[in-house]
Amino acid sequence: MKGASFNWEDPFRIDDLLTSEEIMIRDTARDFAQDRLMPRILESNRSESFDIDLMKELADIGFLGANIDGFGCAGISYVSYGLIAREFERVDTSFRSALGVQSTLSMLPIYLYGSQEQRERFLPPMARAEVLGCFGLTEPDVGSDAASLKTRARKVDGGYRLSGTKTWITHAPIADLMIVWAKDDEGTIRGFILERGMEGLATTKIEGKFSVRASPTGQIHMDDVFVPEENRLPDAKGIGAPFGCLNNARFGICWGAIGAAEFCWHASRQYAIDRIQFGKPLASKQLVQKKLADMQTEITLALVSTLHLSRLRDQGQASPEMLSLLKRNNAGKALDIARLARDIHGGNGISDEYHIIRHLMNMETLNTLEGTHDIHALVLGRAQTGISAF
Ligand code: TGC
Ligand code: FAD
Repeated sequence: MKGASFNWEDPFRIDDLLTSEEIMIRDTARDFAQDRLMPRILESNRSESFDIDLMKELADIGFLGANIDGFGCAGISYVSYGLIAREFERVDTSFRSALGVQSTLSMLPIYLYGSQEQRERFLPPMARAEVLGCFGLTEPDVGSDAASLKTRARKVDGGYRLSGTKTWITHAPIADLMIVWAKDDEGTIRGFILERGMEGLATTKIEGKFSVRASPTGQIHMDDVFVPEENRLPDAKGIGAPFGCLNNARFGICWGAIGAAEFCWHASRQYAIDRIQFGKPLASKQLVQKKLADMQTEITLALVSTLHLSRLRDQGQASPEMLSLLKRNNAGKALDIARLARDIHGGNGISDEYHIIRHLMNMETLNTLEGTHDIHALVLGRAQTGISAF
């Protein structure tokens, strides 16, 4: 043990486990996030607005669809993608969402289940942010029980007619293209590419969110929308198809949650050092040190296990249950950490200028979307008992 150093920010020396390429991508993402995203977030969050030009900037640094090989995409590893998600969510969940929805929920379904023609037609302009996408699975009456979705795709000459409503859809108000999941005449779930301008298709924005306010969320309304056969994803069949994409989105959340938690931890440590009460820094108090130690411990454990999961994913060895375990853990722990951070910041903890309350509100969403905290517990419960408790 003698001579072994301890870096409070990186107790288990995670940096030593990253390749030089991964560090380069991480640093590029960190610089971009701090230089381009951080200056925007206060105003965007206050005014509940999203700067659409941001998508072009993400395209210019090659981050859109970055996991995809070919079609104008970078083909980076899962570890590298996770490191980008961590840096984006260190600033705000809305930005990790923007990256994830375009990359893993809009481009990936086309890559995984689309025809070669669909890939060539849609993926390059999506990688350039000329076409923005969204992913419509959730409906007003169907959330966690996604397989019970009600949107119908009626077979007609030359294609399908889609009717139904999707809700809580990230980027629906700004999307040019919508990946919509619907049941065909046999009751089988199929994936469709809807394009803005199709007759009977409309989107509306959900106003008044107190979480992920810089991310446009909305509804997709389909009133007998004709979707040509060429816009059906030929290889998407059954509920496993949307979940195949969600696995990647959940992976992004595993890393993003760590970024948000790290921001809260680092800000709390500095605040506790600087803030004097009863003649001494808050950091000199045992109660405060315990909170900082708890934050450090949970973040370190999450980092070690998430990096391990990512290496498994790069080797094709990560199962959906592994993702459930860490999506649930990391989002849940990040919420706990944001609450501790808010407490350490006292009154300033509720001022958006300190950014803590914003992360705290965002972590509420992180524990709901892409499978709630409890739904992932039930996934794990089923996996170890063989009994479904849904
Ligand atoms: P179940 O019986 O478990 O499975 C049915 C079929 O689906 C397959 N499957 C999966 N395949 C790949 N990956 C996964 N993660 C999978 N989970 C299930 C399964 O193998 C089976 O296939 P097969 O061939 O044997 O039929 O299905 P279930 O109906 O009992 O559902 C289980 C449950 C509750 C876990 C599932 O419905 C679920 O995960 N619900 C949560 C819903 C959810 O995550 N919605 C997300 C909406 S999108 C979103 O939130 C985007 S946010 C974007 C942003 O970041 O802003
Ligand atoms: P419900 O399923 O109604 O759950 C409500 C509560 O009941 C939860 O606590 C849940 O854990 C619990 N519960 C449900 N079933 C059980 C059970 N069997 N046993 C015990 N407890 C249970 N969806 C998309 O398709 N695309 C998107 O882009 C998208 N973006 C989103 C963005 C935001 C900001 C938000 C908030 C949501 C988004 N969603 C999106 C929807 C999200 O995936 C759903 O909100 C989530 O899956 C939960 O569904 P629900 O809200 O209908 O809650």
